[in-house]
Order: sequence, then C-alpha cells, then structure tokens
Amino acid sequence: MDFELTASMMCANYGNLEKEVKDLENGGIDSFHIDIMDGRYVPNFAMSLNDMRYIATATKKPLDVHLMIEHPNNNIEIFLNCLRKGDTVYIHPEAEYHPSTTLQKIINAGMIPGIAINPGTSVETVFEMLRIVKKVLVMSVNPGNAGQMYLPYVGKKIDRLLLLKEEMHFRAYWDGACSADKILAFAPKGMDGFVLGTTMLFGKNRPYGETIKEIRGYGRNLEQKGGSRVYGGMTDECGNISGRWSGNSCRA
Ligand code: S6P
Ligand code: MG
Repeated sequence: MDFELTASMMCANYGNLEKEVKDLENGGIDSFHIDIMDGRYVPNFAMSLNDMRYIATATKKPLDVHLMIEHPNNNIEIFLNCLRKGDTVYIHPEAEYHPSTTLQKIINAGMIPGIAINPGTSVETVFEMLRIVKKVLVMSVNPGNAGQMYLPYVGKKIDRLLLLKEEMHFRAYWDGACSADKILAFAPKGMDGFVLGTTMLFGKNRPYGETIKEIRGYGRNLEQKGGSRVYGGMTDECGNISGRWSGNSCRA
C-alpha cells in the first residue's frame, strides 16, 4: 500500500538546512512540507518566504506549501513565483473572503490547489471547495505549532471526508502529530499521505532513511494483511479503527 511521506521542514535543523534537505532526499522522502505562518492567522511565525525559496533551489522534489496566513489572495503571487509547476499550495479557506478566487490563481499558475481543514472546521463548510481542489490537508492538531497532541475528535470527520474522495476527486493528507498507529489506521481507509514532524521523524537521533524505510514497511505489511483501500469505516474516540489494530491508544 503506497502513501506519500512529506517532511515538515519547520522541524528541521536550521543549523545545516542543506544537509537536512539532502539527508531527507537520500532517505527517500517524497516531498518537503513548508509551513508559512504570519503571526496573525496563527499565533506563530514559522518558515519564511526565503526558507521556502532556499529549499526550492536545494531539491528537485516537490514542495508542499501550507499557507497559514490571512488573506493569501493579497500576495499569493509572491509565493507562486518561487515555485515550480507541480508543487502544491494549500490555503486555509477561513483565512480568505473568496477562497475559490485564490484557488483559481494557484491553478492558473500550474500549481496543485489544496485546502487545509482545521480541527474545528466541518466537511460541510468546505464541501463545494472539494470540487475545485486536488488535495485536502486535514489538520489533526490546531495550526501553529509542531509537537502538539493529536485531537481525537478529528477522526470521525476524516472518515466522512474520505467517503467523498472518489466522487469529488481529491487526495487526502494528514498533518499534525502523525504517529505509526495513525498511519496504520488511516492509510487503509484512503489517506494518501502523511506529514512527518517531531512525532516520528525529526529529533530522534536516527537516520532519516531508516525511519522512512520503516514507515514504508507499514504499507507493505498492510498489503500482506490483505489490506486494500476501504473508504471510510468506523473510527473510535482515539482516531483508530475500533478493534482492528490492537494496542492503539491516543498519543499521550
Ligand atoms: C502545524 C503545521 C504542521 C506541523 C507538523 C509537525 O501548524 O502545519 O505541518 O509542522 O505537523 O508534526 P508533529 O509530529 O511535530 O506534530
Ligand atoms: Mg503544515
């Protein structure tokens, strides 16, 4: 079972960003997740335009740009001009008066349009936008910081969202507190990719390649267990499929 793995670069070691990018690339990462924050839409400043620009020149892998900024329509061209066709740009629909206009700009520039859904945002709120976007980034923590706890109530919403994938033609990605049990539970339900941050990848004193290989192994194990993508399914209050994966628990 294949799924995409993207590295949350706000968690990287900025003491040697070039090495981080190369190590992740050599370790088999699929793309680089770039968290841009403006201190207004979220109460934090993370990566900057210059960080994004640097990583874009340091790798040929796709960038996955997650804009946590107010009214991205006002200055989205600045970001689009630094990106390559095929890179993804996610906006938060709540941050924009007319999110479909902004998404159209992303499409016109040749990038992949995406929306990020906050834990408190319902599927119904973004329903029509699911027709426009190619990717949906589901936040399983509140946006703004790495290293937060998984919010278990998000699981049931993800189940409902995944049921719409086929009809609405989008791919779904997990962002926030991504752990092995979440990959094991949600990849078989149709989650197409996972953002890896401090929970699994960074700050572990372990080569990135080793961790990434281990995670890819989950996909092979799921296949051997006869797992095929089943869209939807029941999620318990810990966000896992009830009774299917023993030993799963909410992240403490
Ligand atoms: C949060 C941001 C995320 C985090 C990432 C961190 O606002 O959008 O991309 O950087 O999820 O992962 P972790 O494993 O530290 O929670
Ligand atoms: Mg993010």
